[in-house]
Amino acid sequence: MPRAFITGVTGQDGQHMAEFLHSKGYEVFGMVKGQNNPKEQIIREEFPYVNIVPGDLADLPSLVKALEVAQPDEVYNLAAISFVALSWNQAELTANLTGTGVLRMLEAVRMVGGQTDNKIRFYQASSSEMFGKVRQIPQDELTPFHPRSPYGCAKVFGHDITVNYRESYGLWACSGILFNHEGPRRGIEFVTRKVTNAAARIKLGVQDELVLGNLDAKRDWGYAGDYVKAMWMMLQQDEPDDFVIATGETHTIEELVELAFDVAGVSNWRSYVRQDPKFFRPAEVDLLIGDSTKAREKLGWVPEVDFAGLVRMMVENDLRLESRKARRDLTD
Ligand code: F7E
Repeated sequence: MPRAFITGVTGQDGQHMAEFLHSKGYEVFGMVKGQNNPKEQIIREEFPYVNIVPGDLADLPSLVKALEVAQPDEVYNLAAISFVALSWNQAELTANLTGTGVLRMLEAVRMVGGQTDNKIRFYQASSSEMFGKVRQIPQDELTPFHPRSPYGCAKVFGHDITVNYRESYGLWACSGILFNHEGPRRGIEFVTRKVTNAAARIKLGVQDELVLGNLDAKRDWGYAGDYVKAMWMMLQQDEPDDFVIATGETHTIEELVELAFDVAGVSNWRSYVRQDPKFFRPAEVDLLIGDSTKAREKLGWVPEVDFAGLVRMMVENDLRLESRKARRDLTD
């Protein structure tokens, strides 16, 4: 039975990854940080096959201990401060976890078995935020980086140090440059879920306004379930390499809102939306659109859910959750 170790198992991608690897017959280990972490309960209840291991990306000895317990064949480093907007408020923490945390993880992999004959395979979650003020359209593996946020800067370090450890120590390390990937498990702070949840709540009459920032930014949005499969495919290659994972389609936030309200059955979306400067970012990433030709050709990866399918999936999920909540409130 192959063994996999996931950091960030409590997040959207971690949950999808745990589910996917379990379905492939892996013994799954998930790192959970902190004392009394409320998200640990979700993992225990919904993913009972995950072996929970304590550890924190800020603490190298804890990472070494966690890997000694898990003895993994594959490590997926998905943990990070992942909310770009927060990274301006907590820039140092973001650098420490999203950036230097990768270095600690690589050191732990090196110490526990990355250089033995039976090499640990390592996946780093790199991000399209590294392209920032884009130098090329669409963006591929050779597009230069120009990050626009402390988060993007930290991800560039994480990416570069992964490549450097592969080149310096022969570590079996891959980096996946993933464009935005969403789904029903997405946190409410991210724009897709904020919009689909609001569309559902407005439809049900429990919310009357949606307050957003920049409606003109363009993103290449895919489905998280498709993207974790790409991560796994990268680690099944003969040689480690880096890949862009994207749909190749881009849409504005405005198009997202329009479609989500349409799926929810709410007409005249403009009358519900207000813009507030507090949701604008000090420096914006205006346009992301990825070219994943390399992944399609070398890995045979193709996204199965398109933008319209993704928005529908998320709105329908939110309609279900919110109507269940509304019914519960009525009976309380
Ligand atoms: O923002 C605009 C905002 O927070 C998308 C993370 O997974 O993907 C994600 O980063 C866009 C931005 O995601 C609101 O200004 C407008 O242009 O959903 P987001 P993100 O920043 O693109 C990358 C690939 C990652 O690696 C990250 O970890 O939407 N926007 N109004 C808004 N965004 C938010 N959150 N809230 C608004 O009210």
